[in-house]
Amino acid sequence: MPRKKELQPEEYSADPAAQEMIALAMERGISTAFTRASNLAPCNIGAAGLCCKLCGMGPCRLTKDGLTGICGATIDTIQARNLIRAIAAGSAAHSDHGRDMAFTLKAVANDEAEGYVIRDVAKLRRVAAYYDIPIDGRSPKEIANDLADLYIAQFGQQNGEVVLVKRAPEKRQKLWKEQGVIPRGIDREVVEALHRTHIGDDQDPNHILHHAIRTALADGWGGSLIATDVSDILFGTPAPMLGEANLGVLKKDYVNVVVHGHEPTLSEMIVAASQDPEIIEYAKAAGAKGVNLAGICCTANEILMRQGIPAAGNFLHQELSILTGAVEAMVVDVQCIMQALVQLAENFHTKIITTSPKVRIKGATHIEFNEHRALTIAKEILKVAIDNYKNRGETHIPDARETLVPGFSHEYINYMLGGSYRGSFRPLNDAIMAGRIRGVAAIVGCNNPRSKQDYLHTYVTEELLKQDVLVVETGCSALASAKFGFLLAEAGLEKVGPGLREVCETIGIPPVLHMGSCVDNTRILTVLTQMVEEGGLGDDISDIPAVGLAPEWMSEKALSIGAYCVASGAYVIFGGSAPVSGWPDKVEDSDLVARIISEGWEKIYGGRLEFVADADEMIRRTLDHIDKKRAALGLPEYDPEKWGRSGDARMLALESLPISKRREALYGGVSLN
Ligand code: NFS
Repeated sequence: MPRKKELQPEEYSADPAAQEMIALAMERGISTAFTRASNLAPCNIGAAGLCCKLCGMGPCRLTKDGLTGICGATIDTIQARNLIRAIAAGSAAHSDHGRDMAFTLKAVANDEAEGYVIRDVAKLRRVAAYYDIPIDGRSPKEIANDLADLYIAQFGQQNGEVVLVKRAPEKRQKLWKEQGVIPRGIDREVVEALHRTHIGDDQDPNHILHHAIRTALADGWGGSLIATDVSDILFGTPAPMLGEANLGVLKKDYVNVVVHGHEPTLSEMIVAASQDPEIIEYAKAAGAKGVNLAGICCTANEILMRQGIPAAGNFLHQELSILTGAVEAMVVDVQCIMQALVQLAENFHTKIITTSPKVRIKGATHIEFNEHRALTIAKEILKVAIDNYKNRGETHIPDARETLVPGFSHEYINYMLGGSYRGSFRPLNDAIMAGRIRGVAAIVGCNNPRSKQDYLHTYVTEELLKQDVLVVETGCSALASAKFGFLLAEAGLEKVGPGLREVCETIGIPPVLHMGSCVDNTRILTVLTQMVEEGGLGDDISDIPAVGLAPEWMSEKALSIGAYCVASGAYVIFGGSAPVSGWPDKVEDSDLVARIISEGWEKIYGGRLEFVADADEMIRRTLDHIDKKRAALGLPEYDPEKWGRSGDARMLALESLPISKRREALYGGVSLN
């Protein structure tokens, strides 16, 4: 029976702009994911992974001690099968995105992709060189053609090793080889995960979860890494720039087009088309001042960090942006798109436009995207939006937008720490070794209407910053922090621990680094690898005092990310519900799968996956892990008392002294306390 639990807007979201829009929806009796989540209690059997519906004898719901499925499958087998299936779907989604990027690169290399160019030739050459593709004396298109062929081949490769794993630390590659988890081909591992979980196949939870690692690695060191590489090559490697986030980026007098989904191929072309004089004129002729683009979800991150296009918000803002009544068209491609958008849009004039050959929604307008005619199609889409401007009714755009600095690619982080000639990770490693930075937390992943929107992301971020933990973020988590102003260099530094503050002030960076979209979690893997290679923090990712967190996860992609991070050596904590929790008080030992992915995986890979619902407990475990890793490396114990007397604090203290004393204070060892 659905349970009704009406909440107040402040209980649904931590973001005041969202609260305003939720209140509006509630007043008008329009349903949103927030209210639907209240009205629909989750099935606690399914949520814990205890329901098997893999064949027609079931679904078998293991609700009691001693029960098995009709085929005899135990609780552990069923949970392991459910988990690997989710990981396979997540890995497939990221990787299929990577495949489309590789095909676009191939088309660009062969002059078959209208409107695209190779923007980052340096990255193309660098990436090609990893795989010994000849670069000297060759044109970018020749190199791109070879790289595209190599990347396309990774998907259908049957035997051997996916080439991208060679970018992991050497020790890690050796471990993977010993364990037999290096993906042979991206598609092969996903298909095998499905085969193994068909009725009557793999039934040993340990064995199933061993393949889950291989399937996830095909994502993190396969499809996702391809997606990030090619996006950078075609659209430019991100570097910091000024951006804006939240619903207030929608403009009253403009044709607002929201791009939502994941693949930058379409959104980048819409950005280009929106700046075309023909389109601007067309919009003016329709009575608007121009076309205003805004992003939602990971598409938002892609165009925010490369083009400075504002972000209307994260996953749970997709419906809220339509509720403003100011959106002429929401253009979607793949992933994280709610079917509810179409029905919601019927209350307004907004057109939902699907574009991917893989995604259609009943009631939406379909204008299929094709990279060979990209610019023409992008203009066609914008004209549909402009034609719809005249149908706009009353609007309600919350006055909420925050500035931010996105775009911290690993290439830029390397550069910012030493400039063009001395770029290196040395200063970052040194800051961690000295204890100015206690450790690093990667806070990533979705929003989930089962928990208050953005609350867990921002609470955990804020608390870790106080503890001198440098935070890097991607995806919806980065957009949550953006809305709350954590992604600004000067923002909230008084709330940041003294050591981290010194580092931020000295380099001039925000305490939270926006590293991109969800496929760009591979940038975090690259940073960790480069930190290992720099030296001083052990010889593998598992030695680094770092933790990954997905406090508001909901998607299968998040589970795949969590698993490949664990396989890479990271401690990973997920918030919210655990898909493998079992019935600990009812069924003895029903948490075997939870133990395999935590203790079991830790013994092999040095990383573990845990589900922790309580935010303070997530923070406690994060700090505990960081301190344990510091101790194992023989680094000094974290001591905030030691810091806070350099950077801006030191300059301010100097300024307060009479001029005659400043020289002495600077050079004479006088305390500035
Ligand atoms: Ni990633 Fe989550 Fe979706 Fe992006 Fe957001 S919901 S797993 S962060 S938009 S993929």
